[in-house]
Amino acid sequence: MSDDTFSAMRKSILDGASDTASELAKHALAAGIAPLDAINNGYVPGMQEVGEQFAHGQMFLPDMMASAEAMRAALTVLEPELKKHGEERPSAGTVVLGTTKGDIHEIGKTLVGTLLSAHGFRVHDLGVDVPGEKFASKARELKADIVGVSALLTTTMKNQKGVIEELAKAGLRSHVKIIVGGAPVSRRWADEIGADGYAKDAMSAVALARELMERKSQGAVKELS
Ligand code: B1M
Repeated sequence: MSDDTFSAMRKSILDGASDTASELAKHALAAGIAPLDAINNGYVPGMQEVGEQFAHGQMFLPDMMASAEAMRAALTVLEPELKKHGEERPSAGTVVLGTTKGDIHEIGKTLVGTLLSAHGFRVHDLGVDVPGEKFASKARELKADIVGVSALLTTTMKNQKGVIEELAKAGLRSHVKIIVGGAPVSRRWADEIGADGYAKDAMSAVALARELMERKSQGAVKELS
C-alpha cells in the first residue's frame, strides 16, 4: 500500500499538482505513514526527477515552479507533525539557518530547520537570499551555537565561504559552529572553506548538529578546568 502511495506522491510532484500532493500527505498521516518516510520515499524522489528532467530540457522553469509549489503543499501538511515532539523538550541549542545570498531554493533548507526543531533545537530561519552580514548579526543577537548555510547552485556555493568570513569578521568564529549543505555541496568543499561540518540531508544535519553541540560543551569544560 505504501509503495502505491509513494509513487502517487512522486507523480503529484512531477505533475505540479498541489491539491493532490496535499491530499496524499493527509491520507498518509491518517494511514500511519511516518511523515519523514513520506518525504524521503515519495516527494523527494519526485523532486529529484524534476531536476533531472529540467537539466535535460524536458521540463521548463514554470513546471519546476509548479513542482516546488506541490512540494510546499505537501510539507505544509507534514511539517507540523514532524515538529510536534521538539516543542516539548529543553533546547538542544540555537541554530541560525538560511539559504545563501543569490539563491532562492528553500525547500531543503526548510526541511533541515523542521527536523532540527523536531529534535529540540531552537531554529531561527532567515529565509533565502541571505547576505553573510545578516547571518553574522542574527548569530550575535541570538548567541547562536550553530549557523547553517544552504546552497543549491554551484554559483552560490562560494557565498557559504562568505558567511564564514563574515562570522570571523564579527569575532564570532570561535563561538559558533558552521554547518553547510545543499545538493552541490560536499564534505570536501566544507573542509576547503573551513566549515565545521557538512550534512548530506536533513537527518544527517540533526546528527551533525548534536555532535557539534557535544564538541562545544566538551570545549567549554576544558576551558573551565
Ligand atoms: Co532550481 N536548480 N533553479 N529551482 N531547482 C536546481 C538546484 C538544479 C540542480 C536543477 C537542474 O538543473 N538539474 C539547478 C542547479 C544547477 C547548478 O547550479 N549546478 C537549478 C537551477 C539552474 C535553477 C535556476 C538558475 C533556473 C533558472 O532560472 N534558469 C533558478 C535559480 C534561482 C535562484 O536561486 N537564484 C532556479 C529556480 C528554482 C525554482 C524557484 C523554480 C525552484 C525552487 C523553489 C523553492 O525552493 N521555493 C527550483 C527547484 C525546485 C529545483 C530542484 C528541481 C529541486 C530542489 C529541491 O527543492 N529539492 C533542483 C534539482 C535538484 O536538486 N535535484 C533545482 C528537494 C529538497 C528536499 O532537496 O534542496 O537538495 P535539497 O535539500 C536536501 C539536501 O541538499 C540537504 O538536505 C535537504 C533535505 O534532505 N540540504 C542541507 C539542503 N540544505 C542543507 C543545509 C544543511 C544541511 C543539509 O545545513 C545547513
